[in-house]
Amino acid sequence: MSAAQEPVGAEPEAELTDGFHLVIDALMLNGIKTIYGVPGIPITDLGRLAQASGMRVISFRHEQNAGNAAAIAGYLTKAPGVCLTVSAPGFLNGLVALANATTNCFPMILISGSSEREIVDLQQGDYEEMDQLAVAKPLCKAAFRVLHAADIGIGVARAIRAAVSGRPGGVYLDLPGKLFGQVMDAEAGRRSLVKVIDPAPAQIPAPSAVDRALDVLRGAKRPLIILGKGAAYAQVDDDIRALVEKSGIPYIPMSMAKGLIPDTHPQCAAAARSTVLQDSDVVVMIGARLNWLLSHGKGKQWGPPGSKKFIQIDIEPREMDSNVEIAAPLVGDIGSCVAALLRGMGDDWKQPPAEWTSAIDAKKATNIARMATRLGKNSTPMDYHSALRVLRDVIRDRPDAILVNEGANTLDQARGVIDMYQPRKRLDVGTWGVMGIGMGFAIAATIETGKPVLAIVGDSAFGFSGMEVETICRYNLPVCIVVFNNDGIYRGTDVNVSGGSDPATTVFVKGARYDRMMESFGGTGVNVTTPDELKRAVDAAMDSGKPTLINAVIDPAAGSESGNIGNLNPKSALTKKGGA
Ligand code: ADP
Ligand code: TPW
Ligand code: MG
Repeated sequence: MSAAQEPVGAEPEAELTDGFHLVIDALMLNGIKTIYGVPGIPITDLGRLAQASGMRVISFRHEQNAGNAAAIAGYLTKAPGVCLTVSAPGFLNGLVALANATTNCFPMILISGSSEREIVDLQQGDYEEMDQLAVAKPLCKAAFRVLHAADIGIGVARAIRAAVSGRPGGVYLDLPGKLFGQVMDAEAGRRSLVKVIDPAPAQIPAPSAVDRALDVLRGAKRPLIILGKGAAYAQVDDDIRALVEKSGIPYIPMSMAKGLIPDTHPQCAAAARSTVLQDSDVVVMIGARLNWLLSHGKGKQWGPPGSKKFIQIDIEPREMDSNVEIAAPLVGDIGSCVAALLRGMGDDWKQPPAEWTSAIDAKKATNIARMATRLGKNSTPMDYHSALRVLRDVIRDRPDAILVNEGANTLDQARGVIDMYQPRKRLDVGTWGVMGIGMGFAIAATIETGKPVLAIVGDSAFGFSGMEVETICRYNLPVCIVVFNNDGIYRGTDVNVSGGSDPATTVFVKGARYDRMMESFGGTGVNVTTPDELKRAVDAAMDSGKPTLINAVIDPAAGSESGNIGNLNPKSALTKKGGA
């Protein structure tokens, strides 16, 4: 009704908004375009209205997978990925992913609806009652609750800033059901929203810290650079490559930093990893932590005690000296730190001694030749290497595809065999070595980048998120899943030592056909038993962009217990003596 048509004397009706719309408007104002989640009370309408407002809302079959999708969206874009869940059980399902995101330094916001404060706080037994804020707090970087519609703008702004500034991580945002229905004046609502300015401010390293790092580096005879997923996250790919090339220092990429510089780069020392870890005298850590994945920076793997000096670039000051002494801590964002090092190196930087680099090249040549022999075999049934040779070539031919990888042997062998050529193309089990990231990562990777995904997953790993093949079909995503089916966890050959009729704890139904799961939702399923069949099936999937699951039959006896980290697996001394 126009003003001219209004009855004489009537007040014009004030335009109103409510909690639902304010949450959506706050997210959209801050450039968040996608929500990953599972609907239900009290957030069903939030998903619907978000979709109606032009956001992309990807509905999953389980919150953990939606949460993993949000986490990897954060890693790929440097903006927080958002996961939306219902209260108590839905929240708890999402919390695993939030904790994993925090552990991996991925920015993510878990938004969960919750039941009414009055009832929760008196523990009177509300529908899906839980004090979610208290539960989330120890498992993430920050946790907030919003009680008034007028505070939604601030709440969302705080969540975004907490997720992406400094060391990125997971943030929990608790939104009680009543909040969504709260009504307020639309103009006041608009004014209450906050657009976060400069959410991840540059953190410039102190000039004295830069000088100290360069002094240590100048004194090195056998320097090494280790690139971690923090370096990939930073998206300063050209500067990192310039630093590596100008310095002439050999480098190794941690798993998810593979491809930040192509793995085929002459300075890549991944094929001589043990040698460079052991024999280097100065190690420059760039966005990588000295945690279990690097045996804490000490022990046999690192050569004699006291033989190393570490330079570490990290945005988190408390990371320094976490495991060993850091001779030159360089605290700041990687972009600023790398740029400062490049400036400080000047134009007459001395390359590392040829003795060091040629020793590494010799070792690389030997190891690459050894690997070529293993990859050359065409064993029947397929072992890991004969299948992975095919997939290595697929990525070589399609370097912009995103590789998702989980499992034990399936992970460790694929990481070693498959070269990556572009930054942030390898997504895997990360710091925790967690199973179940596969389908969530695959879905978000293609949604966020528009690139096709090749997911190489063990049959056990796949089972943790396998139901999301329906999601992949529903959204018709270009995802090709290759299940390395060896009938079990590590191997499919274990027997129950008690002699009882239950199967051993590590084996699954023999000859299972995971490809048929995909077919049941309208996707393409293929069963393959040879490298040639595998190659044809993957090429067809990548060419078509259709959801595809390839059940790759792998020799059940080919794997080893816990893949490459069997040494971390405690074993009972008693079993050897006959005890079960
Ligand atoms: P990897 O597992 O590849 O070794 P980690 O996850 O252990 O890598 O380490 C990543 C590190 O990168 C973390 O310590 C984190 O604080 C740091 N980091 C993440 N983003 C940045 C950034 N933009 N600038 C500086 N450091 C960063
Ligand atoms: C959340 C423990 C590590 S690896 C793995 C499990 C169960 C599966 C290995 O079998 P898969 O690979 O995937 O078939 P392969 O090629 O060796 O046969 N629960 C969680 N995370 C982890 N890491 C585990 C259990 C585990
Ligand atoms: Mg297996």
